[in-house]
Amino acid sequence: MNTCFDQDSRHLAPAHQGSSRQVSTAERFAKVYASDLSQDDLDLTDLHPTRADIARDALAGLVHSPKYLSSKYFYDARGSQLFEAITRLPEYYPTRTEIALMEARLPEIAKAIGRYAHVVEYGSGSGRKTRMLLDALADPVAYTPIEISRSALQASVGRLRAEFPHIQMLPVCADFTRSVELPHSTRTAARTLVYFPGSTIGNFTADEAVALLREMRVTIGQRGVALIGIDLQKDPALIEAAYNDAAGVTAQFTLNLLTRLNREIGSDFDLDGFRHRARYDANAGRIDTYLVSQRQQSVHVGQSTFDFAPDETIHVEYSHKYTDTSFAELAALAGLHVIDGWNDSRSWFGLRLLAARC
Ligand code: AVI
Repeated sequence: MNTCFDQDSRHLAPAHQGSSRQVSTAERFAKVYASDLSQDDLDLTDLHPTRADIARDALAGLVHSPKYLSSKYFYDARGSQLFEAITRLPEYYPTRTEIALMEARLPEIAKAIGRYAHVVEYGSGSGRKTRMLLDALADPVAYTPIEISRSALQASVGRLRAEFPHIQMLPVCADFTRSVELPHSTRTAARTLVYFPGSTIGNFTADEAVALLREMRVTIGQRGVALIGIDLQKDPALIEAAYNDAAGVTAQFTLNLLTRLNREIGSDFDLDGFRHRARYDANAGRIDTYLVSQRQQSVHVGQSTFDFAPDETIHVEYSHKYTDTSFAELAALAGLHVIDGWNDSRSWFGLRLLAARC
């Protein structure tokens, strides 16, 4: 494996899709470990965005031309439930394809990763893919999910701890796009494995994705690797169907963003005044999702009023689809190279193993 000198695992990372859509200057913030979730008095801070954060981001997006809102605000309790429902829809192929790929290739993937890994997952995961990976790896020493929601972290680690008593659980409650100091495992790890499944990387802008990959590079250091799930380019009709399901669950998921804003920052979006629209841009290799105004209308957020023309859009999500080349180029910009890769039998979804370039 072509690797570089090992580095400190402390790292800085950008804020995800901030108000200016630029990668912001990295900032240090408090480390929050949840290394023993059985204690009542956890030394842990819940970093759910505050109302002020949400209001600031929403206002910045709505004054922008064209208007946008950040997809990171999709995932309140209802949004997370709706996303789970999306993963079971007949049209939404990514989740079941990634799971089938893992079922078929995990022994090879585990061999490429090697024994005694400290597994660091970005997000707490729904559990299924995490379980499959931890089961397949040879004697992993520790598992560190990095998750902003304390309740999601507690639920996932509570379950995993019972199933994998031999793996040290070292959860960290934090935003993985920002600076996180990783806890040390009691047993010495042979390498750090960053696990980032689900093609969540596709929801970041290219600049943000590169910044996130750069932070991953620091986290994995000289001997480590990152295993990343990527949705691959394919027949545009299949991709568009996955984001425009017949049952309308994705539309509910998108519109829930407005429900959340109304509840949390007191805006007055009329839910009947906007429709979900998702279009595949084959040149850019991505789905762009919008909320589209159905008429001339005004929306109030605090003291501010935002006017919408009929058919005016709010951009709410990117979902990038990759080729081998486009993903390798993105990784290279972050100083990483693809050392191994696996696709499902139709090459709809891929897993890529990355290591630092020298
Ligand atoms: C979480 N993420 C990878 C999903 C995706 O496919 O981009 C979110 C999603 N949005 C609409 N459907 C699913």
